[in-house]
Amino acid sequence: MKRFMALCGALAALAIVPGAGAASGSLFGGASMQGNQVSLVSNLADTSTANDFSGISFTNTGVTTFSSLSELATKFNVTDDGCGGGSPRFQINFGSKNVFVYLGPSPNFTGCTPNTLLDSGNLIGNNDACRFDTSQIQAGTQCNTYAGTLALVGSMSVTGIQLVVDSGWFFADKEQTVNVCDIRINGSTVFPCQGQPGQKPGKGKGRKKVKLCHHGHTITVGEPAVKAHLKHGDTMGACQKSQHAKKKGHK
Ligand SMILES: [Ca+2]
Ligand SMILES: [Ca+2]
Repeated sequence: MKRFMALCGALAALAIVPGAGAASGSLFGGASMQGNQVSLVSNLADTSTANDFSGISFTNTGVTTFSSLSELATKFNVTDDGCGGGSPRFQINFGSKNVFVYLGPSPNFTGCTPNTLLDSGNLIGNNDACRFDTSQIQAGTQCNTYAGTLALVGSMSVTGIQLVVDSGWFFADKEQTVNVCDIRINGSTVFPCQGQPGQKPGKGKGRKKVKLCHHGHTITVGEPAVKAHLKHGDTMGACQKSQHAKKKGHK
């Protein structure tokens, strides 16, 4: 019992450490990086079985029980097809059982606009009809809401979270591709849309840094941010003496 208490104490301490580390994601199935986005493919039109489904598995999310999951969101682009047939979706694991959280328009999750990067918004707290599918859980239903899911599994331990695409069968060309980025889980952004192409998830390493003069301060920013800074009047390189004088006029 003592050991159990100590373990609980350690877990509780872990859960409340602020900035304990960002979540990260690893790719599986036919998933691949395309620039800053993860391309999730379900291709049943070719001979490979490795790309029949795709996904990202998230680790170090800080999520303990389902009720501790406060943010779950992604940007997604269904390329040439749409959403439907059960994906794209998040999967929240409770041991061998899952709760599914569908992306796209409720209640059928078909009819996503192709070739458009959409933002799911935070799905936690979302009470759209059938957004949550708890049918694998005892007393669950295919058509649930966040509130209903919270009542059912709020105190249960989350053992994993994935973002999955596996509905190639649903489309005329037997192929579904969904590109995703800016996946937000409890304050972490995994695979940021604006990251350096090929950047490893959850890490800033390898990103080229650029010096700019920003309102009289010399700042260092990642290369992808340079364009936006130049637009609001920053200049390339460290500030010159004459530029430092401007500092006073800036709030
Ligand atoms: Ca295939
Ligand atoms: Ca297709």
